[in-house]
Amino acid sequence: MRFDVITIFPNVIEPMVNESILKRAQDKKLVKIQAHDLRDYTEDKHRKVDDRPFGGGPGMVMCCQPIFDAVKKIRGRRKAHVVMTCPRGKTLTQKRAKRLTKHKNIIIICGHYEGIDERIYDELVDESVSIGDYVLTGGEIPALVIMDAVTRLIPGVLGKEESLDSESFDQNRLDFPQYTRPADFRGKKVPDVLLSGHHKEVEQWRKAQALALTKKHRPDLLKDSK
Ligand code: 6GU
Repeated sequence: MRFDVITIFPNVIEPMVNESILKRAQDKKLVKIQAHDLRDYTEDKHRKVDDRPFGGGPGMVMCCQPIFDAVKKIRGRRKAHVVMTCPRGKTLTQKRAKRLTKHKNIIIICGHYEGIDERIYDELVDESVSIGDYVLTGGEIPALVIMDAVTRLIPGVLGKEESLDSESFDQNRLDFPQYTRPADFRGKKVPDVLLSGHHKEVEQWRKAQALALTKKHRPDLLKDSK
C-alpha cells in the first residue's frame, strides 16, 4: 500500500511517519508514505497556493491549479483513491479505516484556510474524511491519524506483541481492563480471577468487563451495534 500526502507542511508529516510502527512498516515494504510539498506544484512565481474568495468574505481559498497538477503528477499511471481531509467529511471510524485498507494507492490532500475551491471536490476527490467534530488548523494531523489507523491494519504490520486479535471497537465494544506485575501495587490488588489460571473464567470475566466499561463510557457504541 502507498500513501502520498499533499501538504504545505511536509515537515510536519515526515518525523511522525519515520518513527515506531509506521517506520517499521515502511522498512518492511508493507507501506510507502511520501509527503509532497504543494508549493512545488504551483505555477505562481511567489509559490502561492491560495487566493481570495469570489463573492467576498474573510479568509483565503485553496486554488485549483496546484492541487490539480499535484494529483495528476503524483498519480501518474496508477489508479489512486483521493482523500480530502475536511470537517465536512464523514467521521473516521474503525470500520472506515478498514475499508481504506482495500485501496492500493491513496492520495491524501491536507485542507487549509477558509476552504478549498469546490471544483477540487467535484473533479478530484473520491472521499472527504474528518476525524471528529471540532475544528483544527489544517489537515496534516488528520492525514497522520488516517495513515496510522489504516497502516496498523495491513497484514504483517503489527507483531504479535501488538496484536489485532481483540481490541477496542471490535464488535462495537471497548477493550477489557489489563493488569501487569506486581499483583499487589501498594495495596491495590489485581482481580483474583486473572491470577487463577482458569482460562475460561478469565475469558468470561473479560467479556463482562468489556461490556460494563462500554456501558459506562460509550453506551452509544452498544446502540450502534443493533
Ligand atoms: Cl479533517 N480538518 C480540519 N481542518 N479540522 C478537522 C478535521 C479535518 N477533522 C476534524 N476537525
